[in-house]
Amino acid sequence: MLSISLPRLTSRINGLARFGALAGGGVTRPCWSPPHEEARAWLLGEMRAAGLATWVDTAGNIFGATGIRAFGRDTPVVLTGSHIDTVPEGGILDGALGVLAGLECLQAISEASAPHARPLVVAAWSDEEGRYGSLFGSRAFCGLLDGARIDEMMAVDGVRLVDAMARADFDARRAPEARAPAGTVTAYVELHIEQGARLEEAGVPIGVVETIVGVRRSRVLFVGQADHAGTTPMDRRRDAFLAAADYALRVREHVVTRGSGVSVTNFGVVRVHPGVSNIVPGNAELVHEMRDPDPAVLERLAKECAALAHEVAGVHRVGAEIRLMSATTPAPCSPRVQSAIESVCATLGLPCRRLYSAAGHDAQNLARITDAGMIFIPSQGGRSHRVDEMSDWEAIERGSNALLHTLLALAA
Ligand code: HGY
Ligand code: MN
Ligand code: MN
Repeated sequence: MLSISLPRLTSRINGLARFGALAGGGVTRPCWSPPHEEARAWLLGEMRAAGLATWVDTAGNIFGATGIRAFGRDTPVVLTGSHIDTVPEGGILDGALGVLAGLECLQAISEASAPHARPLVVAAWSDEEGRYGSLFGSRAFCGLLDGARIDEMMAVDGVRLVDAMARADFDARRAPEARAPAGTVTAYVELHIEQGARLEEAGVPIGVVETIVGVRRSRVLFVGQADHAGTTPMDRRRDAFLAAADYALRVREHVVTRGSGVSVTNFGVVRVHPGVSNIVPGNAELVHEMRDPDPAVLERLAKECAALAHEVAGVHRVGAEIRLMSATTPAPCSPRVQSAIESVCATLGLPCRRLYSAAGHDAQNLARITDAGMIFIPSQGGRSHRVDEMSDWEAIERGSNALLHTLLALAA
């Protein structure tokens, strides 16, 4: 039974982890940053050394392929991949596992001359974490990127996408040219850590993803009045931060009690202006994120939270402005790909279970143009988006071998 080389995969995972490595462990490797671009060059070198043809598209997506040198409608491919960009102070497996396990699978298949009728390609999608715009690279590849919005796309710290890409020698305005010709991909399967605790707590080694949540991000701005923090009587203040704090607490309660039961919400970005201790906050800005596997639930919650924002603003005598930043579509995974993964697990003697993904992934864009699915492996303690994110090496090996045989089954 053909299998991957764990030592070679381990060495590549540790190799990639060097780019953006943090002293206490973990990595910070945002897309288009110098460590990310150094990692890009390193990955292209590893792909070539593994005997793959490589190319990079106008959205910065990296490809390594067996059997072809470019996409074309007359040679539909089986595609795998993930991302090499990370969140700030993230772990070494989120994204990296899917890219490097995909590379390992293609190399093992090539070395063994294992038969497959369709070309196999591994991708590293740009800016999956959405520092400048969520799932950017796979959106461009799937023809879902709105070119008219590229000029306004920016990170929360104000860095514009156009400038970040220019520093990495890319022209952001050409990103929509990365759109793949229709029929380019016959199937997509991505290996990823679960980033949650369900598989580990159930003692199940493989997750077969059924559906991937939609992620909705809005900028909520409360506008009050800057005032002297000492001389302004408490009952005369129009404190924008207190309105924001009140909104955050009420929204959490609302999403937990009125959502679907698996709805989640988060306020990971909070900014107060002018932002010094002796001025009553005039402005307070939140990035409000909500997730659910059901688009209708997300729509309903968004409307209810907007009403809540205005109600809270009234109570605190401030103004409220809400602007949608991004909203990804929840995606059902392909039954054909799910069955292929399950039959491979049966052959390999690996117990598996179906589950929904509470994290967003590039696969939800690929699901719009082809049969797409995902394989999950357990995360230690469910930890992810933190420097101590990790999975057992045996789990990594099991997941990679499941990916290898799923690719062969889909490419038969
Ligand atoms: O945020 C997410 O769900 C993913 O890790 N980008
Ligand atoms: Mn992530
Ligand atoms: Mn990821």
